[in-house]
Amino acid sequence: MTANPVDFDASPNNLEPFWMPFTANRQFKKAPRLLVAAKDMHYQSHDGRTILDGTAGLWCVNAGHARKEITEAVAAQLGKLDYAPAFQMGHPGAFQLSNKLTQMMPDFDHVFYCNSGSEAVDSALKIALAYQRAIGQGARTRLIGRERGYHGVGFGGISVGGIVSNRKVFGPLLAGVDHLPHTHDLKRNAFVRGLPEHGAELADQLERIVALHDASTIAAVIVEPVAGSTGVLLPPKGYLQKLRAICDKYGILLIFDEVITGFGRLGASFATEYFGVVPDMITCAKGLTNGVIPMGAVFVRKGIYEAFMNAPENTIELFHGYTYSANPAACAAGLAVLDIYKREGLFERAAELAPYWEAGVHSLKGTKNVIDLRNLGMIGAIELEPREGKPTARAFEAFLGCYEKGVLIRTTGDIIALSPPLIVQKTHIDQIFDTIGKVLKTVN
Ligand code: PXG
Ligand code: PLP
Repeated sequence: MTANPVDFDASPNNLEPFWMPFTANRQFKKAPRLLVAAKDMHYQSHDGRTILDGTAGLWCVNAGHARKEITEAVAAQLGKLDYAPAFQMGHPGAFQLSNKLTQMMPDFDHVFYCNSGSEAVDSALKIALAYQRAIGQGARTRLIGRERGYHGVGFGGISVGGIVSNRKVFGPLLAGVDHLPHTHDLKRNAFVRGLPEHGAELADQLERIVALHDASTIAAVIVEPVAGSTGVLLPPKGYLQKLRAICDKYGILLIFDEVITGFGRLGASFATEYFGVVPDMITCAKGLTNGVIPMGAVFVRKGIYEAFMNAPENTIELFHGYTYSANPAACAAGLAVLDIYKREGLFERAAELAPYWEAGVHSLKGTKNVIDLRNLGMIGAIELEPREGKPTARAFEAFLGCYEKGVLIRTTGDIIALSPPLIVQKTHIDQIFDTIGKVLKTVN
C-alpha cells in the first residue's frame, strides 16, 4: 500500500461541499470514515487502519483491489486513445469487449453499453418497449417490477423498483407500472441454507397481474434473480423457472437485473447460468470493470437486435445512447478484468468457497438479535431484529463496531449484507464472521 496514513494532505480539508449519496451527511461529517488506499482484500483508512473488505466495495470489486493488470490496461488505453465519440464512430476495444462478453453468454448475441446499473436498467426498459413496438406489439407498454426490488435510481429504475424510501418523495414516477410481491418469508424460510423451499407459488402472482391488465398491455417483467440491495432476498426453489414460463406463455419479456449477481458472485458467470433460466435481457455493471471505471451493459437475447434491423440501412435503429457508451478506458478495464476472471478461475473459485462461506454465515446462529441467516454463492445476509421504535439503528451500530475492529460490512435496514471479493481466503472469511459475532454480542 502506498498512502501514508498520517499524510493529512491526502484528506480533504472541508467535508461540507460534497453532498454524499445515500449517506446521513451530517452524521458522517461529524465522524468521517475515509478510505485512502486499497490492495487486494484490504482498505486502508485515513487514520491508518487496515480494513478487510467484506463487501467488495459496493458489490463491485470482484477481482480484489488495485489489480495491476487493470491499472496498466487503463493507463495504456488512456495514453493511446483517451476518448472516442460513441455515436456513428467506434474504437477497437468496444468490439473486442462485446465479442468476449457474448462468448461468455451463449444465448445473448449483442451488448449495449452505458455507465452504471441504473442506466443499464433504463436502457433495458427502453429496449423492451421499442422491441415490442418493432414486432407489432406497440400496445405493450406496461412494465412489471417487484416489491423490495432495487433497480438503481433513474426514474425507470425507481418506478419498477420497490423500495419505499427510494420512491416516495419523487412523485408519480412512470405510468403503467405494477409490482409482483417480494419473496421474503421469514415464517417459512428462516435460517435455511441456500435457496428457500417455500414460495415458488409467488410467481403465479404474475398471472393475477396479467388477468388485471391483459397480457397485450405488458411489455416486460424485471427482477433481480437474487435481490441484493434490499437485503439479500433469495428466490424460492422453482420461482424463477415459473416466472420464465408465465412470461413465455404471454409474450412478455423477462429481464434479469444482474448488476450484483453478474460476474461470479454466485459461483457461476451470471445467475442465468447458475439457475439455468434464460431471460430476454440481462443488465449488468459493477463487476464488469471490477468497479474501477464506471460501466454498465445490457445483454440482449438472440433475435432481439434483429427485430430492430428492418428499416433501410441508413436509419438509426435505436434512438438511445450515452456520451460515454463503450468509453475506451472502461472497455480496457473490462477486457483486463475478464482476463483475470478467466485466468484465475474466480467464478469457479467462488463456487468452491461457497460451502465454507455458508458455514461461516450460519455459524452466527443463536447470536443475539439474529432472526435470520441467508447465503448463496459468495453472498451472505444476517437479519437482525429491529430495535423497538428505532429501525436500522442496531445494524448501523454493528456496522460501526465492525469498522472499528477492521472489517467493512454493509447494512440495509436491519440486515447486514456481505459479498467479499472473490479472491477472499478462508482466513478472511473466519475474520469476517468472528468479528461480526463479537460485535453483535456488544450491540443491544
Ligand atoms: N440494479 C441492481 C440489481 C443493483 O444492485 C443497480 C441496479 C444500480 O446500479 P448503479 O451502478 O446505478 O448504482 C444496482 C446497484 C447496496 C448497494 O449497498 C447496491 C447497489 C448500489 C449501491 C449500494 O446494497 N446496487
Ligand atoms: N444534458 C445535456 C445538455 C447534454 O448535452 C447531454 C449529452 O450530450 C446530456 C445531458 C446527456 O449526457 P450523457 O450522454 O453523458 O448521459
